[in-house]
Amino acid sequence: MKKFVQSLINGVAIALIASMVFTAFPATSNAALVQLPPLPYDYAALAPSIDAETMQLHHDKHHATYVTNLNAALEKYPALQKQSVESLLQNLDQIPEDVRKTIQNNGGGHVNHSMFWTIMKPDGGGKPTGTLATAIQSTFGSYEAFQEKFNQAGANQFGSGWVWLVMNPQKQLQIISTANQDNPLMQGLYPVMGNDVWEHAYYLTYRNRRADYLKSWWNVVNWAEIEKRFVSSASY
Ligand code: MN3
Repeated sequence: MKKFVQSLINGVAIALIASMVFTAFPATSNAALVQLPPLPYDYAALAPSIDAETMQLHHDKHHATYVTNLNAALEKYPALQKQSVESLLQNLDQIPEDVRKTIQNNGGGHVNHSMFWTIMKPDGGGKPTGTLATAIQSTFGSYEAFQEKFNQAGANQFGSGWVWLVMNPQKQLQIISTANQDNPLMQGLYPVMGNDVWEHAYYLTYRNRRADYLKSWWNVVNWAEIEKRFVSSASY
């Protein structure tokens, strides 16, 4: 028992040190195969904006599959495991050709969804505050204008993809959309926030009404987390 407690304490200590060393945002993995992060709330926590079954399938099946496929590619090239997945996405041209597309799609899928779960929360919504609020105001004119532009870009993304608020190298906020699981890091842009517009993200509740999903999604947005990402984007 004593031994068990000691190993538990050691485990916690290692986890603490690891989190201190590796909190360089937005890395979600380090020097190892990737793990599916647990959903930080219950499947039903985001209802009615996102129903429980969608959350369960989305996290436990879709995200899990990206992790499995990514790891299968990383297992072939242990050297790649020494980099964060984010850094792999930033340097896709340096990845061996036979696994490049797999890492682009599944590494992107992993990084995108790891962010997605954290930028939502039960009883979310409201408006951003602080420096993010100021930046949105000065870039888009108003919070409402920003929201409308974001929704529009999400609705106009043809087929599967994501809509993003990104920080560009000129340190300006920008709204973009990407196809498939492409992450803005692949274009040298920092993903401040993004919404998943794949049908798997909304179809059970909203069917073909993507615009309704995009509107309702703001009710579960976690602005505190997005503001953290915005602050990190300044030093990117
Ligand atoms: Mn998805």
